[in-house]
Amino acid sequence: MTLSKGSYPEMMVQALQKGNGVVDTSMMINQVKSGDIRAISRLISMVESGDLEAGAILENLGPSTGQTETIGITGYPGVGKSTLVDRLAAAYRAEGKKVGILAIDTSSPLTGGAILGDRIRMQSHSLDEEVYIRSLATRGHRGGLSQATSSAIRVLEAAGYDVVLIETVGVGQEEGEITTVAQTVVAVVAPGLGDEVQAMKAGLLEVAHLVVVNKADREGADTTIRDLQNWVSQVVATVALRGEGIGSVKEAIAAHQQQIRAASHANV
Ligand SMILES: Nc1nc2c(ncn2[C@@H]2O[C@H](COP(=O)(O)OP(=O)(O)OP(=O)(O)O)[C@@H](O)[C@H]2O)c(=O)[nH]1
Ligand SMILES: [Mg+2]
Repeated sequence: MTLSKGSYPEMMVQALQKGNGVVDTSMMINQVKSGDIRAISRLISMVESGDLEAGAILENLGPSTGQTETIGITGYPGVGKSTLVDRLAAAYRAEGKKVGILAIDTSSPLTGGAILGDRIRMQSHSLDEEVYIRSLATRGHRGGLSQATSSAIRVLEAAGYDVVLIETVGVGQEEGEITTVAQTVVAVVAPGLGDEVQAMKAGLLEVAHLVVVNKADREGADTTIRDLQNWVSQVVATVALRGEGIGSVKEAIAAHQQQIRAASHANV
């Protein structure tokens, strides 16, 4: 890519003055905007490590387009979030959409091992250049999950991604945080949770726009679905492992996206 003269002149001068080994910010901005995967990854790494320069670059990415759909997929460990994300990504790809996946590692001993598993399960997209998969470690980052994740989303938005799927483990305080970065929040549960459903009613389910009962092939799925329907209006059953119910999840997400877009137009 060639740099057009006169764009971001101050930053170009700064970059030149800094010399070797320092990020050429204007070049990085252009590369990110053109969808260059290496530049996207590098900038997200800078965000992740709290690099101050990343902030300046983000500011210079230009105004937010508002075109990117951000969808949070949250739920207890092992309910099938990654499997669902993988299937959803495939469904969006089938529509020709460019998909980003952010797997949030909250760096707890509980979830620390999950990332490798996520990578492996999402391998069906590893050769697809239009699907960008990235795990984000947020420990030690100022602002925690919200800030690092929203910055990474901003990078993907500038790079022209139509949909960004954000997987988080919905235990503890992060439950609420996902709503600050994702427009649509999908809570994933699995049958047979028993008492845990009670706990979730106070947390996870409160922040969700849509509840997915995954592993609907398991015993007790009907009971879980019925129980949840008393609490939330939108319950969708899936067998993510077999790709069942994915279309319904996508439709429910689209309906919510339409709602929020209509609401934001009404507010203008
Ligand atoms: N029976 C059944 N198993 C499923 C289904 N979806 C996923 N699984 C399995 O459940 C296990 C966990 O799936 P993941 O997609 O890794 O779940 P996760 O919620 O991302 O897990 P963490 O990231 O570790 O919290 C895997 O062995 C999947 O193959 C389903 O619909 N039915
Ligand atoms: Mg996972």
